[in-house]
Amino acid sequence: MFHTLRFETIPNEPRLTHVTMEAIAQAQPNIALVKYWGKREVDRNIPAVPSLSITLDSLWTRTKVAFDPKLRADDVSVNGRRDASQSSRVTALLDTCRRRAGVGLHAHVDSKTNFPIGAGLASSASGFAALAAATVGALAIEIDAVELSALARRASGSAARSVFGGFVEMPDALNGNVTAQPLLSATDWPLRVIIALTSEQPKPTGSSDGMRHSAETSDYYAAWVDSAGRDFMTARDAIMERNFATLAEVSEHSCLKMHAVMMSSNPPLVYWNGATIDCIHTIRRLRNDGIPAFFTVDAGPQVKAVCLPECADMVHAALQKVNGVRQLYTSNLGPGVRIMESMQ
Ligand code: 2P0
Repeated sequence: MFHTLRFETIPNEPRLTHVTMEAIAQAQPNIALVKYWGKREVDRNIPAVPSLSITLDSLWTRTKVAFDPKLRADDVSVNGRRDASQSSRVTALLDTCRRRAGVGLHAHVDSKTNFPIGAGLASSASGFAALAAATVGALAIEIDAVELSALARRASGSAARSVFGGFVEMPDALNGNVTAQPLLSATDWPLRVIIALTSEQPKPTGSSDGMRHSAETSDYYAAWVDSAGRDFMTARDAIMERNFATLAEVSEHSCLKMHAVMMSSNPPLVYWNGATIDCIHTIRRLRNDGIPAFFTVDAGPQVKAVCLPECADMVHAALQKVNGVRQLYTSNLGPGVRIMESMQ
């Protein structure tokens, strides 16, 4: 949980030039087993469907937010490069926090990742969760984890889930608000995730644009939204019962239904390449042979295999043989967002 982020006083503005208003936070990407694709409300970024995810531990984003009276605009860099692509979302999140803290300063936002960004590896989930935590830390805003999750969600729906570790659920809108919450800890069911990187290219269509396009043009969109609640409950029960076979079935089904919606959009959104489909078949073959492993694929060509830890070496070896797999990452399930002492 996020209880460590409590501060005694909020400095008042005249003193701000004399205090250090900066904080560093780390968050990990999460992989949805029941997918989020589509928005009920675009303005407040309310998802149209409930989702359920696992938070990773070996991939991370670290973000430093430092408010600076000398700045005339927010200054955002990602992996050492100035980045304007996400600046409106970053500034919107900073504005929400500035209003709450009564602060008018701009900030340096310096973010780094240990994995490729914008390629379907959930970098916006870890990125906006880390940004939200570092911003409230820098401004000494008192906030609990659920509120932090709602703040992150406004910037990026999947970021709400990276606030928490282990198995995380984001149920349907309750009183018009949506936040994620922890379902089961990482140690309560220690699954392993092996990620097959099949391309390092940024995805051609970002998730928000893709979701809008699917809602407007896919004949399957309404059916997708209708069936999501059932998949969510099935996956939730399977996790609580540690029922791997049921979790495997419902997760693959949710993934393929989401891609069916993407592919039935007009013009179609096809995020896969040849290696993506070869990895999917490889993992399906393993499961047919009795190996507890299943696949999931997000808005990109990378394939994530989820398995029991004792099978991880076998799954890794099988994916390594697939033509077009450029790199494999292995991860346990990990913790939620946290404040760090340094970027190192
Ligand atoms: C998910 N994705 O559940 C699904 C699967 C992509 C495919 O959540 O528009 O980048 O910023 O709220 O956070 C992508 O979500 O979308 C996503 P926005 P975001 O993980």
